[in-house]
Amino acid sequence: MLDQLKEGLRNAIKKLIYSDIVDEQAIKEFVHDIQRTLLQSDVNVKIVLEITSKIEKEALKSEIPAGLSKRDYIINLLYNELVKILGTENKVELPKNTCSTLLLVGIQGSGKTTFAAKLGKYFLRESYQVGIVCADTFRPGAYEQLKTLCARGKIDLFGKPEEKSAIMIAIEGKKHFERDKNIVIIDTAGRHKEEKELIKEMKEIDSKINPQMVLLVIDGTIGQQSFAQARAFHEATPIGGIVITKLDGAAKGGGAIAAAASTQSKILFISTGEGLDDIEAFVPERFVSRLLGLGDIKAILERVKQAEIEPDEPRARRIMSGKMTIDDLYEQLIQLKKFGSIRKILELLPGMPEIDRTIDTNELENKLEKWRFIIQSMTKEERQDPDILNASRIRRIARGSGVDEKEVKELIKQYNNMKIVMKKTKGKFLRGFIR
Ligand SMILES: Nc1nc2c(ncn2[C@@H]2O[C@H](COP(=O)(O)OP(=O)(O)OP(=O)(O)O)[C@@H](O)[C@H]2O)c(=O)[nH]1
Ligand SMILES: [Mg+2]
Repeated sequence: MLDQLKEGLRNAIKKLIYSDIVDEQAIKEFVHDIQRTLLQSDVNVKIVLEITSKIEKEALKSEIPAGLSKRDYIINLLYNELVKILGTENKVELPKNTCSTLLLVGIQGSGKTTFAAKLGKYFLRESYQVGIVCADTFRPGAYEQLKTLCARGKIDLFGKPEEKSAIMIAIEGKKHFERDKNIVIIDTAGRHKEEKELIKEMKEIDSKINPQMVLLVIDGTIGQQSFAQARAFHEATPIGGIVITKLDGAAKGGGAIAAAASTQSKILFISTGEGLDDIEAFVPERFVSRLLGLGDIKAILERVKQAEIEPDEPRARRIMSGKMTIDDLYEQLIQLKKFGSIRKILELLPGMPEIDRTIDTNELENKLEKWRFIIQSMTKEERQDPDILNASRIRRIARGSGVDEKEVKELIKQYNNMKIVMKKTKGKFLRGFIR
């Protein structure tokens, strides 16, 4: 779905996460990337500038809420702004004790007939009794097309291929299904591109059939042009909803949704393929989460970074069995360094904002840095067998690395503790990390 838009947004996020520091330049670059991606997806320029300038302004403000990293904060801003332009969720809830009629309208080839079957199957899954009426007397083979689709979806169909009047079929079809069904979907002939004409004819059928809901089917590949259709439709019918089809691979799909949403129309469903199951109720939050890949993006990045660290099998085994030397410890500190800053590692871990508050990562980072200096001041012999570290050796190491003797002793204590823990847990908690 919307592959280009998805890739563009995700690349911008990735770049932000990988940047060394989130300064003004990084923020501007991020905003610029987002702009380019949205424009490419045919989102209206005004909307794009509105949301990106908001993100930039907010991101440049120095106070970030406690417990949030700047990166998370900015990604969250983007998420919120995207959700906002897509409007609110509009649930379709139809009663099961009466029969509701849904009328599908839209210009030629927008995907009405295919959508009629998708929607039929959707409601069958929701335990409704569904019937579809073919009221398209215009398109040659319209009945056959719907018959094939309905057979595939096991949906009951009513049609009269010989009848010339669409209104007659619609009225008859409604009557035919009224008793045993609780949803009747009426597929109509495609109107040509003129919006005025479409609206006029829609109103006519609407008044004669008196449906519970009229759904305008819009082809997502037209991008922000969907605005005109959606607005005219919204003004014409108060009981209407919008369906946007062909969002699979449609380069302009993002623009189509944003434009339709900006008319205050209710977008009820989106469709992402020709298959009967390629339909979903439109929920802005879920839609944006999927676009941005929040939820798994952090885990993916973490895995990528871990994969970049070459595992050293004998060393890993030594550490996990509690037989590590100080050399091994030193090597782990170097590997940690490859990850970037400790803060960055913590940010990559899911659920980090909570833990973040309780850890002073600067202090931790300083400590690890000191440990590296301390170990560098040890002789090879001492690193292999730390038990030989007596008071005079400790004094020498402290002087050599510019730290307090206390800190050398602390490192030795920590090292011994680690060994004990490793032996006890068989290295369980470090296993994944080292690998
Ligand atoms: N890729 C893709 N193709 C779709 C989608 N929906 C419909 N199509 C295709 O678009 C073409 C037109 O679909 P129809 O359902 O016949 O459109 P229609 O609005 O009923 O057309 P008319 O009745 O002639 O106005 C068909 O080839 C469908 O297979 C979709 O979500 N994705
Ligand atoms: Mg059709």
